[in-house]
Amino acid sequence: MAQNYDAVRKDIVAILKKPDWDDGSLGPVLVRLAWHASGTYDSKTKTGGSNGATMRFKPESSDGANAGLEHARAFLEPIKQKHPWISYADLWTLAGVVAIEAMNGPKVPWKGGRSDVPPKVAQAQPAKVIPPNGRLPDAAQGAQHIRDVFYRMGFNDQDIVALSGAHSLGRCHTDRSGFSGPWTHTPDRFSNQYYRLLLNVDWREKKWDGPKQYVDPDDELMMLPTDMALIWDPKFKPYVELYAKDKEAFFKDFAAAFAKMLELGVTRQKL
Ligand code: ZEM
Repeated sequence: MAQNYDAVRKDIVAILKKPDWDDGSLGPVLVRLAWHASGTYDSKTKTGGSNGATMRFKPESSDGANAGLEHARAFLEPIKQKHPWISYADLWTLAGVVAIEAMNGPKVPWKGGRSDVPPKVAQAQPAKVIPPNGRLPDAAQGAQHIRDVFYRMGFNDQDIVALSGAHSLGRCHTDRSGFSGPWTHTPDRFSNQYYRLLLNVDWREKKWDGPKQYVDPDDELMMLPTDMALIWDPKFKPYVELYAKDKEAFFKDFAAAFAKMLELGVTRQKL
């Protein structure tokens, strides 16, 4: 069948609006799926990354970091059924790109051609084809940890700050990560609000029994410890200041870094 990615894009746009889901859009959780599918990449061993769509299999599917993404995958399943020629790896990454654009974000360059690890191969050689748990960042940690994780993928400090701007979208869920609340006032819109809030709000530790997180004085918005690290670290902070005042620079740098992330480890031969 002809590989009509535009038809798939249209079908993704059509499912985004969902009044009974979080803030009314599936966009944020689809962006998180694209990022977690890709963010397992290790440039030294050239393992992990979006190719293969290995999050269908254990142990990746049950990595605590991926809690909640079973919903994102399930929302895309009817689109996979309708367009069986597309790989899950392409569908998950394309959904992130389409969602960002539909939520007023930049156009992120995207190219198809990823293939899926066949279930039989995943079953026979899980350790060889499925990345181990623990490669995605832990929100409870600080600047050193974020650098370890993103440098492993091949990103630098500026990329880290640009990519983190995706937290203009969506929210934390106590039943997934344990954290709670949205980062911005408009969690269904891609914007540079995250950086402006980071710099301008009087963030304080939330008083609760949950994991350490930061909230504004009204306890409506939140920041993770890893988000705060971006203003506490003297090398990250200038980029937060840049993106807070220059939305165009943020959109351009985010699009380039996110496109690069979706390509990590992608070879265009059948797996
Ligand atoms: Zn996130 N992220 N992330 N992130 N993320 C969450 C939600 C979302 C970190 C993290 O621990 C968390 C990037 C980087 C980092 C999105 C996109 C991107 C949540 C809340 C946590 C805890 C999960 C929940 O409870 O549902 C850490 C530590 C990061 C790096 C230091 C990058 C890079 C992203 C994309 C480019 C998005 C869109 C969400 C919102 C998901 C939703 O369901 O609303």
